[in-house]
Amino acid sequence: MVYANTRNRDQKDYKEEIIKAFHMYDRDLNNELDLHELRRVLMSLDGLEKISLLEVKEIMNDFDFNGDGVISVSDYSRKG
Ligand SMILES: [Ca+2]
Ligand SMILES: [Ca+2]
Repeated sequence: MVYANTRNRDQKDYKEEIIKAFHMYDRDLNNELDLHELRRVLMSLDGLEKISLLEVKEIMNDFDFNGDGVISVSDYSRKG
């Protein structure tokens, strides 16, 4: 995680929203959000038509605590 604290608040907000949206956007029902599913969440939250995969990956990195490349319940149920 390279970048500094300036985005922390935003990411907390994202976290809440992603948790809320998790099941809605987990389209293949495997209890994980992969990059493409996360991208849909972010686009919908921000009302964006496009978000680069690079940006999605950056956000993914902040949520993917166990580093398996997807957001799952075990990631977001962690503290911090
Ligand atoms: Ca999924
Ligand atoms: Ca993970």
